[in-house]
Amino acid sequence: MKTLTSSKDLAINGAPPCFTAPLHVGRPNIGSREDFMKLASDIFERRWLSNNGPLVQELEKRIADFLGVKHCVAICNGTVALEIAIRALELEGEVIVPSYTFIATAHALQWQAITPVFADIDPKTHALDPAAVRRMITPKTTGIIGVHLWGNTAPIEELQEIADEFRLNLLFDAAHAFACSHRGQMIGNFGRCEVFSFHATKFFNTFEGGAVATNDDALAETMRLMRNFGFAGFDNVVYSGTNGKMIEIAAAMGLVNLDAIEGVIEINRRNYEHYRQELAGLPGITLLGFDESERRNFQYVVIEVGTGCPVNRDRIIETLHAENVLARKYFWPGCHQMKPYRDLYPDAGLSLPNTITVADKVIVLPTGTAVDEQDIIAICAIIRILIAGQ
Ligand code: T4K
Repeated sequence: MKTLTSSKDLAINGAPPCFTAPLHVGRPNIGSREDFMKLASDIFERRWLSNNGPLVQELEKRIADFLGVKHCVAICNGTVALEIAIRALELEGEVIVPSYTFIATAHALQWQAITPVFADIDPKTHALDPAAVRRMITPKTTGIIGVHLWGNTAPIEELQEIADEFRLNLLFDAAHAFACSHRGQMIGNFGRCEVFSFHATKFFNTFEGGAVATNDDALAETMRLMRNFGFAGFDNVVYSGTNGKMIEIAAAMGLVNLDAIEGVIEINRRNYEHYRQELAGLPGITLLGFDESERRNFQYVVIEVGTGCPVNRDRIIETLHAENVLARKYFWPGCHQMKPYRDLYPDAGLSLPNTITVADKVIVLPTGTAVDEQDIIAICAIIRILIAGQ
């Protein structure tokens, strides 16, 4: 790693990159390889690879216990988990979602011919703004999907109040919020259900995977049937279901990663602290905060590049990429500006001023077990020297 003292040392000015290998956002955290290999060997011995195997059942039980929720339904990925939850709740017509989220939140609706109606966010928290949600309700609205972006929680009570008042289903895309809490209760317990992603890039992963958590017995049973084509017994199909099953090797990964989860959170928390120290005082740069009176997983380090910064967001990204720091512009430009939604709903942006402003200034920086303090010092030095411009 090179030492950066002035802008002459930046790769955009012809110097070699700071990192010889790319430093990614979303590098997987991996628990004990030895334990994983043992579980993998057991899978081969049993010759039971999929279809509600023993490791999937064990993982579901351990996650339900961890979250203090009645049911955890493991699914092959977070997107299919959202689709199954939406189908099991019989949503139709229009469903209100933020545009400032990963595209899968909107796709899970559109894929089922349900119109995602994009509501604006609170620019401070990046979560749905309840007042904006109210403005988007029509006679066709059947649900609201709140997103616990970055592991901070959506305004749960306010959204629940709206859902109750208009008799709407409220569910949460909790892809970022595994192991987080709200008012002391774990995420997984709110709304009709909450949907997690256990993708490789999430701080807790099952290679690919996801789950729906709910305290609703009937809903859990419906989702269990729907993830297995709707089969209720050998020759009896009761729903037009899908194949949403988690496989055994994914559950094995989940079990070993669950054992390691507190250590990973601690590393993420420490990384976040290092970023906080190193970025302090940089003009126009704001590090997104976490409510540290609650449980947080610190899996995303999010900065905003404001008007007080002498360099714009894209110039910072370009500079970091030249140094092999593959920071990301999540979730630019917002779902409503991605082609499928731009074509279908060309005027959606008119009611999304905060979404557009926030999407234009966010950068997500690398963290997780693959990143250490020295990496963070170097990443922040790149930003500092670029901004200082000397
Ligand atoms: N809702 C929300 C709010 C979500 O954020 C997501 C997923 C979902 C729903 C849907 O859940 P899943 O169906 O995915 O379970 C990545 C992830 O693929 C996606 O899961 C995640 N959100 C999203 C925020 O990030 P991309 O398009 O950025 O992926 P990609 O290929 O650019 O990889 C991201 C970074 O991770 C790269 O820098 C490389 C690194 N990486 C990736 C993988 C797969 C590794 O270092 N190792 C790996 O194995 O979407």
